[in-house]
Amino acid sequence: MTRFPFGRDILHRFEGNPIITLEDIPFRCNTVFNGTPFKKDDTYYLLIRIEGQQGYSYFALAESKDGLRFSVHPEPVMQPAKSGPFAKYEALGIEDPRLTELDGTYYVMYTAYSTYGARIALAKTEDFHSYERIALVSEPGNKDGMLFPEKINGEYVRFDRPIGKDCGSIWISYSKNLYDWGRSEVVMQPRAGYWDSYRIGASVPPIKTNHGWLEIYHGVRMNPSGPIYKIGTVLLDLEEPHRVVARMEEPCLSPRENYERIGDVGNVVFACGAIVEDNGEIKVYYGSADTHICVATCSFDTLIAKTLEGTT
Ligand code: BMA
Repeated sequence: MTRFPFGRDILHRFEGNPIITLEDIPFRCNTVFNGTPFKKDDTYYLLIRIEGQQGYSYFALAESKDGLRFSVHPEPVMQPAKSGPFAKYEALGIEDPRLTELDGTYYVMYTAYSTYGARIALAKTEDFHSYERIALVSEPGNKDGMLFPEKINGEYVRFDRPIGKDCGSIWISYSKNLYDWGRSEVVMQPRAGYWDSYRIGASVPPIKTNHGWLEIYHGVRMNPSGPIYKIGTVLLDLEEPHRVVARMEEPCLSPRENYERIGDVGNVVFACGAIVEDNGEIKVYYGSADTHICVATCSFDTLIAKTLEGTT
């Protein structure tokens, strides 16, 4: 009988997955997941979320020469603020970093978590080792913030995911100075009956293409046994990025392997960044089951073509 073990998903898992697990972390912690990559001068940096044994999260840095085999630096690089204006909003940790290079500066949007809820915060770095906080850019009830890699009509642009009435959708906001944000508009909602019917959020900082901004997002479907997190794509208009050009009908990666099914939060694949390589391949970095870091790849052109087959 013919069996088809490959090609179940549009993104193909690296056979060495998971690429970072607890055993790769040089200090005691609970889990490692949701890393955001950057490639500079032939070095891959991956800012990774560590959940400590206490239960709150912070960030560490992993480095690689091939984007597949990483070593993790001996000390965490960013901890929740202990003093100053960020401290009370980071008391329960910092989560899910997303790195964007914009005009030569590396920005990180992340979730600041406290008893007030989740807020979006913005920091910057020059060397990926030390981080300077800029501002808390949302009120509580918001996460999955990430900056676009360029200004549009002279303004900074970000995605975020405010939790509305029973529903999490992808929103867009604009700012002239990175501190004050406004003109917020909904971009995309969950789709009834689909794999992304319960909740969606932007995942990977938008990638500019000839066909629009490619957004690799996460979608959740609620099942009797709990949520399932999958990865999907959408293309958005370059000038008016709240306008959907095409949204893929199917997910491009679904939890299937044990390392995606089993962990602290099972049935989760959750991307926080991607690298488009000179050879035309995209590497999507994702957390699996909130317990490991993995990578999946495919041809960037294929991903765009599949997305263009989608609906508006
Ligand atoms: C989201 C975020 C992620 C997490 C995912 C699955 O809401 O909190 O950090 O990976 O849920 O648990």
